[in-house]
Amino acid sequence: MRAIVKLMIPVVVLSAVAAKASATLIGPDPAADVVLNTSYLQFSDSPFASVDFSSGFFYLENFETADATTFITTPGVSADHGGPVSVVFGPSIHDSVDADDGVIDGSGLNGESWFYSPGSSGVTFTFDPLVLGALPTYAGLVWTDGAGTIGFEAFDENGISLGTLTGNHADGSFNGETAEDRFYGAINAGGISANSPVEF
Ligand SMILES: [Ca+2]
Ligand SMILES: [Ca+2]
Ligand SMILES: [Ca+2]
Ligand SMILES: [Ca+2]
Repeated sequence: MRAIVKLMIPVVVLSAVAAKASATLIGPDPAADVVLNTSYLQFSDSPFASVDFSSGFFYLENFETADATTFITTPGVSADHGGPVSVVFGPSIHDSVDADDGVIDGSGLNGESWFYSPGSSGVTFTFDPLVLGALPTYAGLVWTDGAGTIGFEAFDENGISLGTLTGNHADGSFNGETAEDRFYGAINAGGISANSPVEF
């Protein structure tokens, strides 16, 4: 029984530089190309933190400046469901990336995040190459709260799936805890048109 089914996504990273030829999926799933099953508490925990994006573009969307008129400040990104938690839900149960509220203290209650319920419907973030100049070749997000099995899927430049990852790291609590937070992402030389987290 799910007390609350929701999906919190406080960071979307997208960037474009030359990527290796075959697609790489990154996440807590043991079947991922790169298994990353540790808590994401700040950007330095990202597998993209050490990549040089200076020849392309790089955006880190943390939703902290989101408001009722500007849900996403990064250009060329749209979502089919949900919105900033303070706008579409209210002042309670925020669950941001830990560092977004200024202090790594095991809580994301004072940060902003993307919210959609029910998470079982998923949220798809789509990238517009005309606005960005190109599709991102690296794209990722951080799941911060919800329940049940978490799924992530990324799509190539033609909208063809690059694969699906799953995770089971929800802690069963909805009070901003951050140890459960995990990164999911994809790298694809031809570009990434969308990525999509969902709860099953
Ligand atoms: Ca945030
Ligand atoms: Ca914090
Ligand atoms: Ca959390
Ligand atoms: Ca939780």
